[in-house]
This record gives sequence, structure tokens and C-alpha cells, in this order.
Amino acid sequence: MKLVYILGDQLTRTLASLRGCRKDDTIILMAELDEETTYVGHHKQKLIFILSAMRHFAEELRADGWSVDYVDLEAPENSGTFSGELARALERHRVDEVRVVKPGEWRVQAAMDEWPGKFDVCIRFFDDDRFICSLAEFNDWAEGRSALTMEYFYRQMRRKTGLLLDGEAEPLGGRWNYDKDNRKPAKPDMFMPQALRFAPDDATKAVMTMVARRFPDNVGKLEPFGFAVTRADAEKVVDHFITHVLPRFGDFQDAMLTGEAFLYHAVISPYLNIGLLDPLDLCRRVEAEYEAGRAPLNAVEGFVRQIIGWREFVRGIYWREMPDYVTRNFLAADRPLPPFYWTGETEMHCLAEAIGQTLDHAYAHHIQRLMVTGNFALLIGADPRQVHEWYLEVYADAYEWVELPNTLGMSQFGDGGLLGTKPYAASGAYIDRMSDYCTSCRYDVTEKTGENACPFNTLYWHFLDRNRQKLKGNRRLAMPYATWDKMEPSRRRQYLERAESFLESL
Ligand code: FAD
Ligand code: DLZ
Ligand code: SF4
Repeated sequence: MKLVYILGDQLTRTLASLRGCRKDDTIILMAELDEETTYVGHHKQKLIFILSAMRHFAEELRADGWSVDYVDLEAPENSGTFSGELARALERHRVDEVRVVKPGEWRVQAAMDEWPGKFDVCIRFFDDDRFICSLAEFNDWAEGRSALTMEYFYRQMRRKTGLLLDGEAEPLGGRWNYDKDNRKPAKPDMFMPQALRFAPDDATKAVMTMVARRFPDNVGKLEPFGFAVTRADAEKVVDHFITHVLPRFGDFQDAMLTGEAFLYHAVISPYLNIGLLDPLDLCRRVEAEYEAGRAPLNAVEGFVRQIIGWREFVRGIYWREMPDYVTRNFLAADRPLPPFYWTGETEMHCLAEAIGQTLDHAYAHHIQRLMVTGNFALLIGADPRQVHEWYLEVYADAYEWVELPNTLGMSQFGDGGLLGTKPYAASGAYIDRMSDYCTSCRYDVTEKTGENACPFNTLYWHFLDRNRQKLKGNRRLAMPYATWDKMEPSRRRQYLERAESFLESL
């Protein structure tokens, strides 16, 4: 007999560990665990999403004839850990072989590395081939390069998958990357597609009741809960995205609008990350839309780049750089994250919107994460580890392999430039250009001094000034430093004082 251990983010029928197994010689083990539900204070909807999706997946496997041993979070003997539940399962079942796909997080891999010495049974680990690039292939690509640039990695993935190619090796349309066509701001009166949401069924309602009782103080609202929790419904989200959103996905990728959480985004990362959707399959469907003339190249290329480029790239970086990556703090930032990150209660309208919708939906799109909450944390010098833990808590799609490089690396420059060539620091002008937030803010985005001045404006200069020793060699910052140096000393002093007094008020 074989025992296949399926983790909460491995809800895929074609999982490598299941291949070659027969229904009559295999037990599938799945376990809801204290350790996993509490290693950070997950958003209530993130917990509901994962636990409900696990339960639905187990039911589907059973309906298909598999034997599934499913351990509920509140089962009396539940040990609360992956290792503890394997030990208990080995007492319940006589098996010769345990099979498991390697986990996404270093923390869990460290525990599993002990299994071969701990259990008197053959343990077989499988690479997670739901990703397009194996970790070995990523390391081969990275080896010997002086800089790891996503763009070059992405081109390799395009050639490997054949996506959007003209012939064997050249990009369709003559360019690899159409990003510069994708920076249109949104207009408040433009047509906005409605995100597809699903009413909770009885199984999800049971999980909601449990989460409400067991995790009352966790961040975020319990409801309305609208995520898909099955593959069939996740596929409906993809259909909806392709029909209503994809054609304009590129144009408005960076835009932000008051009251509009989803805009022209796919809202599929939670499903991709737990295995309800397949990344390559998704990209091929999107490519077919271009071929059929239903979506423009800038939208399709932009989407494919996020999936086979960024998503695979950050995973490669994570596994290459862990375990010490999580402790990096290039700018020696140590300020606690302000309490309003957990309530949304701030007079800065951009932050109130981005955090508010995060609490409401366990979702914010990339630019809100990077240029609003991330930018602000960077400018005030927040401790990158705390910032990382916040992102890991609040988003339904957050797993360390994808969240950590994006947060600590790209957004907080904690790795000193491995992921981004310069810090994503910006004044209020950027937020004003890409959103309508500033028009209804208590602060004035055009002001730099005085009580009404937008805090981002002077924090930006304060950030550059206080980190000068570490950043002065960065060629991409030469212009802002030159502008700063040309300013009247009295003006510089005023900016720094305004920023200091704001920082004290935090
Ligand atoms: P869309 O904008 O519609 O993009 C399509 C897909 O591309 C996404 O679903 C996602 O799978 C992929 N993608 C896009 N950008 C990235 C990226 N930078 N890294 C990896 N995949 C990407 N994404 C997560 O999946 N989990 C996280 O925990 C996470 N944390 C982030 C933290 C910060 C500070 C930042 C700046 C970004 C983070 N991202 C994370 C990336 C990105 O913000 C989300 O993938 C995206 O917002 C998900 O929404 P969507 O499905 O509507 O994406
Ligand atoms: C994120 C998560 C949560 C909240 N709960 C569980 C769980 O109860 N059982 C489980 O198997 N997995 C859960 N997960 C997903 C795991 O944290 C994830 O599989 C590991 O972090 C490896 O990536
Ligand atoms: Fe944010 Fe400043 Fe604009 Fe207010 S004025 S919304 S604080 S960028």
C-alpha cells in the first residue's frame, strides 16, 4: 500500500505523487493543522478558502473512488503538525511507501527532511512539476550570472513553452515585452467588469462557522465570502476573465480606483497557488484568445509574462536564497508597521482604500501592494520582516515562496537589489497619476510642506536622504539625488522636518 500525503496547496488531480497510483493500493492523507492555520494570523477568508477547498477536493477524490483519510482541524487526536499526522496515519494504515510532493515553503521542507530518519517506511519526495521551471533548471539558468534579470529568464520560459513565438525562437509582434503600453490610468466613469463571486455552499458555511469561532481575532472580515473553492468554479473565473477582462487587462494593469477592488485583474492567484488552476493551461487559453483576434497582444503578453515570468522567477529566487533570505534587511529598517495596517483607519485615502479592500476581500492588486502599502512601508522604514508577515497574513494567495520575494525583495529592497534594480519608492504624484484616490483625500498631493501636505511627498525625500550611503551608487537613483542636491538647503530642511514630524506622529 502507498500513502499519498496531499498538502493544502496541492489540490491538483494530476499531482506527481498520485501518478502511477491505483485506487485499490493507495490511501490519500489530508490534514487540517494547527501549525498551518496559525504560523501567521491568516485573514479569516484565507482560512475559509483553503480549508473549504481542501474539504471539497477530498470529497471529489472520494466521489471518484479514492480512499481519503481526512483529518479535521477539530478532530480530538489531531496532533496539529504535518509530521505528527503522518505518524498517526502510519499507525492507522499499513503502508510500504509514503509519497509527497515537495512543499512550497522552506519551513515545511525542513520538517519533512527529517522524515526519512524518523519513520520506518520508504519516503518518496516528488518535485512539484505544476511549475514550468524546475528548481534545478532555475539554478542552472542563474549560475554564473552577475545579475538575475527576470526579463531574460522570461524569454527562456517563452522559448521553452513556445508561448507567443513567431517560429522557434522569436517573439510574436517583434517585441518580448509590451509593458510600456500597459500603464494607462483608470477613469472613474469607465465600464468596470464585475468580479465573479460564489455564494458559500453548506460545506463552506460549516468552515465559516468554525473560523468565526476559532479565529475571532484574526485580521479581516469573515464575509461576504465569494471565492471559488472547487476546480469547476475556478475554471468559471477563468472563463469570466477571458471574456470580460482580458482584452483590457494590459491597458489598465497599474490603475487604481476608489471602491473598485478588482478592476481589470484576473483574481486567480488564490486558485493557481493551491493548484485548482494550471498555469501553463491558463497561458495557452489566453494565447488562443490572441490567435482568435479576441484579445490584443499587449494584454496577452502582459498576462503570460506575469505567470511564466514573474511567478516562476520569484519561486526560483525563494528556493535559491532561503533560509537566510527572510532575515535580510539591507536598509536596516526597524520601524514597527503602524496599527492602521490592521484596521484601515487612516486619513491617507490611498492607504485606507488599499487596506480596507484587503480586509474586505483578502485581495489587492499588484500596484496597490507595491506602490501604496509597500511604498508607504518602505518610505517610513518599516521592519521588512514585519512587512513580510503582514502580507503573508492578509492575502488569500499568500504563501512564502511567492510572497516573500515580492515583499522583502521587490517591495522593501531588503535584499539590496536582487529582485529589483532600484527601490520602488515614489511620492504622491505617482499615486495621483494612476488613481483617483487623491481627489477625495484629506491631504493635498500637490503640497510638500504644511499640515495638509501629502505625507508621501516628503517621506520620499526623507527616504532617499537617510539611505544615501547605501543607495548613492545606484545609477537609477542618480536623477533624484541630483534633484535633491540642487534644492535650496532651507527647502530640504523643511521637507525633512515635515517628514520627521509625520514619522513621530505614527
Ligand atoms: P493579475 O494582475 O490578474 O495577474 C495574473 C497572475 O499573474 C496572478 O494571478 C499571479 O499568479 C501572477 N503574478 C502577477 N504578478 C506576480 C508577481 N509579482 N509574482 C508572482 N506572481 C505574479 N502574488 C501571489 O500570488 N501571492 C502573494 O503572496 C503575493 N504577494 C505580493 C506581495 C507584494 C508586496 C507584491 C508587490 C506582489 C505580490 N504578489 C503576490 C504578486 C501580485 O500582486 C499578485 O499575484 C496579484 O495581485 C494577484 O492578483 P490577480 O490574480 O488579480 O493578478
Ligand atoms: C496555508 C494552509 C493552511 C492555512 N492550512 C493548512 C492545513 O490545515 N493543512 C494543510 O495541509 N495545508 C494548509 N495550508 C497550506 C500549507 O501551509 C502549505 O501546504 C505549506 O505551507 C507548504 O507550502
Ligand atoms: Fe495618498 Fe497623498 Fe494622494 Fe492622499 S494625497 S491619497 S495620502 S497619495
